[in-house]
Amino acid sequence: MRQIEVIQGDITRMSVDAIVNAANSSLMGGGGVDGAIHRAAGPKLLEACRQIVARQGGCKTGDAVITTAGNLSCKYVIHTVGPVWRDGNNGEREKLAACYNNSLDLAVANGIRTIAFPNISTGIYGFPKEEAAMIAIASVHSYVKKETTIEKVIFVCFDAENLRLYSSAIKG
Ligand code: AR6
Repeated sequence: MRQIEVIQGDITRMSVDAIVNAANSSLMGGGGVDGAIHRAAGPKLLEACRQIVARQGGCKTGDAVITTAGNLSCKYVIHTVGPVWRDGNNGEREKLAACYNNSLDLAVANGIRTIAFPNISTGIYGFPKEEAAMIAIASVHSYVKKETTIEKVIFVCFDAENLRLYSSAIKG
């Protein structure tokens, strides 16, 4: 039985196989959860990101890349780039769903069993929180129905509003 959980907390403290970072296309760190992950992981994470940039030149919106995790207690960090919310007419919803799907594809390709997601795009990138919650839960829900390595997906909400929205989205 594959589980989906919603909790409130700090994703940098999660002991799972992989945590997902809400990064930007440069993969060179930033504010929000990206800044917190790079601070907690230390310089090895930035170095791993630099190697990806040297190889493929960053990461497009909706795509994901995987690195080692420096000083974090997980094994991997999956960096995905959420869409900046403009007016909803620029493919923002599809790109947000792609972040979850592409992150999970990378997780499966690396034999990952447990994975924690932040609430991608709901901070600096301004995606309306309720809709982001519905898209996140729907994407992950249909993904875990497939026969894959994934055993558990945890949504780690930082703020109480997202905790409420993701918890109610999970109940349908
Ligand atoms: N653990 C879990 N969630 C967190 C943490 C944490 N330690 N810190 C913040 N959040 P944001 P975005 C929540 O802004 O909207 C960066 O500069 C936060 O409350 O981190 O995808 C990147 O480099 C919010 O609910 O990411 C990009 O430039 C959620 O994480 C840009 O921000 C996402 O907020 C990406 O913007």
